[in-house]
Amino acid sequence: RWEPVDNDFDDITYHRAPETGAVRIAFDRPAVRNAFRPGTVDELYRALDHARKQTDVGCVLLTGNGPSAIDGGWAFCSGGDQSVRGGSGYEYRGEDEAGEDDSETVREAKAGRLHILEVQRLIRFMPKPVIAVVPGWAVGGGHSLHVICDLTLASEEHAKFLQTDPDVASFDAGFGSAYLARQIGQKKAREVFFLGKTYSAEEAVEMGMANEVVAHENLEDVALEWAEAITSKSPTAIRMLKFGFNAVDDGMVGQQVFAGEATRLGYMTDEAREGRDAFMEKRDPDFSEYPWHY
Ligand code: 1HA
Repeated sequence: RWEPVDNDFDDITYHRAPETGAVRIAFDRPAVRNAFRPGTVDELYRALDHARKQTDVGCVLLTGNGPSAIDGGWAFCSGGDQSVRGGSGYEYRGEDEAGEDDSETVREAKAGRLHILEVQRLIRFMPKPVIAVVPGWAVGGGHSLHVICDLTLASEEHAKFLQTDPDVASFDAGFGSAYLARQIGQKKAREVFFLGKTYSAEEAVEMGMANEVVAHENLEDVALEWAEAITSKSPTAIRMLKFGFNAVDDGMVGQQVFAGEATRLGYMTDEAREGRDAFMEKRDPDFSEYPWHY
């Protein structure tokens, strides 16, 4: 069902379903409940950005591989890997961190990373839906990732939703909490963070932070069906809707992203071509045949 897009990853896997516009990107550290270390985040960003740029890809499934070979546990993602958390963020310990620029300043800047937030922004601003396919634990920064995804599909038997941020003296005071409050309301979002209760897939749906619960064995089939439903629709309509949903919460950046797509649509018109052509031909533009629509 899935063919590898790129095998050059250690901490994630990246596949595409042949003949469809769907890709599957999965955390692949089941032994630690798919916690992310800096290299995981680099890889995740690279795969998501690749998917973003494919004009024949219309939907991304973000999930976690499993089960753990140690105890059979399932996870979407358990957030930042606490074993490499240093004084100012998550550190490349025993990982290749050189990248393209291995200068001392870059290495220093990379000492403590919180760049999962860059992944959050990439998911938020990519012009296609990202579906969180939650086969097990979604915890801490992993919970925030499911929150920022456009849709959440959860395993009936294994999905569990939990915020541990304040237990480990961390806090996603951005999308992970504020956008969650948009989804489930202020009281409930504060409960999630302040009380740290574990919620089942069914409770997550009731609360409004997940869309649907499915039997574990059908999770990926249903996820793929959703992706196919999305990719059968108009790319422009889906893109404008995603950015329209975002805009109300994203301030002027949200307006900028939405407006950029409106500009693209504008450029596609004869009216815009007349503006460009008149300039290039050094004449006054003639917009007389374009109506003032109402
Ligand atoms: O909040 C942020 C950020 C905010 C702003 C900007 C950037 C941020 C970046 C990250 C984060 C965060 O993610 S903070 C929150 C970090 N995550 C956690 O606090 C969750 C820690 N894990 C747990 O609470 C539990 O492990 C669990 C509820 C996910 C699963 O429990 P379970 O099923 O009982 O399994 P458990 O035995 O605990 O875990 C299995 C193995 O996975 C253990 O290793 P072992 O003892 O077998 O050697 C466990 O240590 C390991 N593991 C699980 N989660 C993590 C982890 N190792 C490192 N980091 C983890 N997050």
